[in-house]
Amino acid sequence: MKKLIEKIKDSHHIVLSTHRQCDGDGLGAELALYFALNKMNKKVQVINVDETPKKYHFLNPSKHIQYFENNKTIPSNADLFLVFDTNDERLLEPLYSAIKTKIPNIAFIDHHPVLKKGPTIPPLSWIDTLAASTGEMAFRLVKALEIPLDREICRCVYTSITFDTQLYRFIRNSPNSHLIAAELLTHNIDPEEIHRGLFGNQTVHKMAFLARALGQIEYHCEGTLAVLKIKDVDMFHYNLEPDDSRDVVDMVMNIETLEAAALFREDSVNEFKLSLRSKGRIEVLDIAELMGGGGHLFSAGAFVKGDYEDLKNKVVAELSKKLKTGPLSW
Ligand SMILES: [Mn+2]
Repeated sequence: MKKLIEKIKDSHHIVLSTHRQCDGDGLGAELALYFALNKMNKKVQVINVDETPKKYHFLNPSKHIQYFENNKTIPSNADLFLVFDTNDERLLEPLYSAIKTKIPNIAFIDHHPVLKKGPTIPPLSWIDTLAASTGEMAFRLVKALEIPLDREICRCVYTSITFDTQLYRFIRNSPNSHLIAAELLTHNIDPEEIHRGLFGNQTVHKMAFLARALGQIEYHCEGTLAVLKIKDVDMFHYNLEPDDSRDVVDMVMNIETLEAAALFREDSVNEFKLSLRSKGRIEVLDIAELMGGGGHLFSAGAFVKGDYEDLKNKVVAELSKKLKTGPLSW
């Protein structure tokens, strides 16, 4: 972290980003640094791969973010590129390839474990797998840079932490998320507005879609494993964006008997986004890696291609092997 702080201080023009199909954590962290570095009189730009899901519009992203899919200009005189909430450059393509030839210093700021077979990460990177969110790390950066907190920085960090801990449920056995949140709340932010933006504000369409999706769960392993497929046509029919499928797997995990869940979101013919979740008895990161993806130990995913039944059988077989090794709670 020290080297990174020095590099930030020495840089004049800094570009910030996060993984494609951004979530509240990456978005909040990059915007927090955007506001903070502006206060240090740096030239700062946020360039994301693709557009921000609607539910984050309370942070006014279109005002501050350039979207590479709409505008391919990369500044030629930037000296530092900071990427939040992933350490896998493939999740920023095609933006990453365009940037790496133009910006000399790159650092990932992230709390995901570095993949065993993934791309190598630049030495300037700061990875802390004990952090419950990247927002927590963004907060520590702002403090280390001695930038005074203000309302905008605090709203962004609060969004990150609240999103990634799912309203302070997943705090990694640490008081840090709550301690930081308590300090953020002293800067005149409206936490309820943020909670509503992240977890409320569901449309009638979305609720109808959720009802349909939840009605189609397949159970395996004596009810400890749920498997779900979200069809492309349903996403279209209910007028949803890819981000809307995220809530489905989190809702499914509230089923008492479940130990794990696998969700396949059909993105096009024979192409799926696989999401894996576990309550903690088994790890799912290695299965995600086996399928060509990554993530956290208990929450991971991959973009997969192939016949749905084949893919599902493979994932169910891997999960079953693990679930059968311990006592069943069913
Ligand atoms: Mn995160």
